[in-house]
Amino acid sequence: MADSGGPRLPGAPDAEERDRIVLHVDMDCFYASCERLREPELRGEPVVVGMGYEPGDDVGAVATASYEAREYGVESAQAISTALDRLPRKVAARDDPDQNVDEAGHYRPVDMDFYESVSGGVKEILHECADTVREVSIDEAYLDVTDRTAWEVAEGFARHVKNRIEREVGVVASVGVAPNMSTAKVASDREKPDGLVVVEPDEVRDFLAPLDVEEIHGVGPVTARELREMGLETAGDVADADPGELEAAFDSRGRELYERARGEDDREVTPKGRPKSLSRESAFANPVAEAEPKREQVRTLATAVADRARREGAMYRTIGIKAVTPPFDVNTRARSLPGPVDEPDLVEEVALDLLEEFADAPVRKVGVRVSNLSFAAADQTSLDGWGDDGEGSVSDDGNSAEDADSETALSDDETGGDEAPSGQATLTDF
Ligand code: TTP
Ligand code: MG
Repeated sequence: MADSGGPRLPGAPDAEERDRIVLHVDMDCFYASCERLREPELRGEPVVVGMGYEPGDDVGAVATASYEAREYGVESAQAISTALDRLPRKVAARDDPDQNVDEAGHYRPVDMDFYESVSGGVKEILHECADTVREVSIDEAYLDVTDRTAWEVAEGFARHVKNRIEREVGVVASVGVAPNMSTAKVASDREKPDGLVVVEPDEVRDFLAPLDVEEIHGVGPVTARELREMGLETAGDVADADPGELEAAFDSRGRELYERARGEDDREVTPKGRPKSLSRESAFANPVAEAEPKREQVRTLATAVADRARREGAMYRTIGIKAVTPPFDVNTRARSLPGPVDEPDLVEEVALDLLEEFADAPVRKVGVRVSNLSFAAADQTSLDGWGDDGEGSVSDDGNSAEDADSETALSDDETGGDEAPSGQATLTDF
């Protein structure tokens, strides 16, 4: 890759010539951060999230551990029993005079539905901040923001993305900025947690050179050992090695290792992943018990969400609300329609109806969400279960039984109402 690295004039050279600006965003101890969202008392505490783990049990494996728990040697993929040896359960330590409660942690089982919903909020922000987003996993994405910012102000731009995620979703991301994907990935990992590392085009080689070979993007413990056996300890050593020798040892991967170590990576950030939902929420200064201010807020949010969906070309099949009641109970309710629609009035109507349950409850925050999205045109051929949807079946959104009841009520309303926002008709027209 021929990065010029020198300063550029504001006159903007040819797009082809410009160094790309790539952000890699990776959430810090993601599942644990999600648990802290709904249980704020876990903040600052050691938290372990276990896969195949049941409260009180010692089976399963660690999915992630908060940074406080990592201090005790707890790490991803470890057996829960090992984690418990290093960091006893808080509840048990409280009852055991031989144990120090301060040296114990909180264990929680994985709840993917909840993490997916938090991830959806983060990804929405990312899609708003960049034209091209490549979602890599539940907590990780690359953004090409070349057309949105310039190197001189890239750090401020990245900070803005980071701040929005923290302010609007409540979880913390580490961000790396670099002229290509592999360097941005290394950069986001550099100052975790709460990291922000910017590597400008002319700094790439110097940034990578001192790093341990293990930190080169794509190098695991096995490759790292082999590299060390060849006398290559750092990315700089690999960058200065004979690429032929690397190819002899690692076949075609050898060339890639050589290039990654030099920060040469011309892969384009190609879009993958669409937002799974669109939502808006807003908090009241103090909990509100009266019905009307809450309804008013929900109307505003419903309009904003429906607007956004229309701009994104998204149709939705599920409409939901969120009501946060003191102390921090996040209540979500949703209702699914027979087929995808683009009906702003219906978003408002359903959201207000779902809000009824909280009419007299003190509420700190309300939100409106549309999900089960389908995107017109481009994605039409890839829609799954198309024919089945057309049968007009009402499906449960994975919420409580009450929601399933209200879904049925909605179908009745639809047939009786004169607006008749029939999913069926929309399906056929789509
Ligand atoms: P990571 O981004 O690898 O880890 P993390 O977000 O927990 O921590 P970090 O601050 O180092 O980024 O993975 C994201 C989520 O994926 C993580 O929260 C839990 C899940 N995960 C597993 O379930 N098993 C695993 O072995 C790993 C590594 C992650
Ligand atoms: Mg992460």
